[in-house]
Amino acid sequence: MTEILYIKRASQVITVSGGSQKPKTGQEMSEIGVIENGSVIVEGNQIRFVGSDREAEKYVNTLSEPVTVINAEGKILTPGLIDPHTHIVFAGSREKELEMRLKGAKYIDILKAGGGILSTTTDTRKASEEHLIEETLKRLNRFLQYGVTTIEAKSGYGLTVEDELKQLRVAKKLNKQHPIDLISTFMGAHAVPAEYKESPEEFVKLVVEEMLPQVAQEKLAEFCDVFCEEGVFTIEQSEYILQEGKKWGLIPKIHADEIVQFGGAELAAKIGAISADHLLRASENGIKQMAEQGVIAVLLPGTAFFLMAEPANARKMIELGVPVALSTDRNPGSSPTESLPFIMNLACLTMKMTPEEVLTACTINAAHAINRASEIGSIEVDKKADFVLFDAPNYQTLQYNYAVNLVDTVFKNGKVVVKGGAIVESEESLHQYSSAENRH
Ligand code: IZC
Ligand code: ZN
Repeated sequence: MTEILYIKRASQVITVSGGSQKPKTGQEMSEIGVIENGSVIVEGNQIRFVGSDREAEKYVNTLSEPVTVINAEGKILTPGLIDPHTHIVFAGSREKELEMRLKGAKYIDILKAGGGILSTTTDTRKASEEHLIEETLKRLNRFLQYGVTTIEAKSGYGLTVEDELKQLRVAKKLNKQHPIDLISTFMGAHAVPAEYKESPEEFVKLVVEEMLPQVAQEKLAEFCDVFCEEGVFTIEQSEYILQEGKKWGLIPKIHADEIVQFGGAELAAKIGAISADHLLRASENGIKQMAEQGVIAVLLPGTAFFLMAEPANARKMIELGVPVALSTDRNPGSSPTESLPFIMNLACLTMKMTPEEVLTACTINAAHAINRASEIGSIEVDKKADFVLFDAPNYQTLQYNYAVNLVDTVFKNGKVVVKGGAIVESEESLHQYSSAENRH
């Protein structure tokens, strides 16, 4: 008999409904479907009912199955948070770069001197799959404790055929053993590795002719991404790689206009990318073209904060009709955090997004950015039962109290995976989510 879960008497249920067909833009981003004194009923891993406490009581009375009740009084229920841009699978760390940057070194110069992404590449190449799994599991657990139930995960620290495949295989295994869903992106064009420094075109050839076919044949990724930036990959190289990726069925994404204005936003519109990410220096024309083509802007205010840079112009993007999503950009160089709630604070405080826009950006619009909006991103009947119960009386408090973790309970596929802020290591969840040899 299917189990029924009844989450009742939340002070607010934030449904973020009405955006499953297409991402929310402009004023729609402020419509987050608040139900005061609301309840949600789940059957198995799917939402069966969303509404007021009174209607929920009536509905429950018609059911014959056993019901598990969770009392959400004084708390708010939101969709599980979604992070559509991470580089979570890696080994090693880069804390030395902070001091270098504090003394005036620039992120991109550290990379050009063979550090940055390339230093993480050295560590990741040396690491075994088991070591990568162990290190990444810790980060996934922290994400879960911050209310994140789905993430996108990029490769790009291997930069050889075998090491790119290794990173993507690790993400695939973690997707099976951890409650968080990992959606993979192939990003072989993350940096030109040292051995191709003098012949970057040869590396582009390797990405297109050897990496892409193997990634596609092994079904290791759904998206293809490129670090399109001065001194990394040119507009022409980026377009070529993303177009070739499309031929293998990989949906294009792009790291665009992060450090200088480079034409990445325009390229995203031209090739029909699902998202363009960063956009700190995007041109107004580029933003307009993204709006026309429905390209989602994935904004990463934590990266701007950590690199001490001006953040993206979110207000302009929303005003011009670009759908905006938010992400941590979790990586060891420019954003070492799993706290999507802190990123939400930063989106308000540094980009002047409203609490409503921020919630839309971390739920339904983020779901669109990873092509999952029909399953997740809102609390609507038939969607997956991924929720967060925050210990806050209303949603504005999530943005008002900053850099604190208000997550009380996390539900993934209808199961409680975080309780009282701590990971639930029940027999059942262990059985369901982890293969014994890797967890112990
Ligand atoms: O490891 O520095 N921006 N890629 C593009 C990154 C940041 C990740 C890193
Ligand atoms: Zn990135």
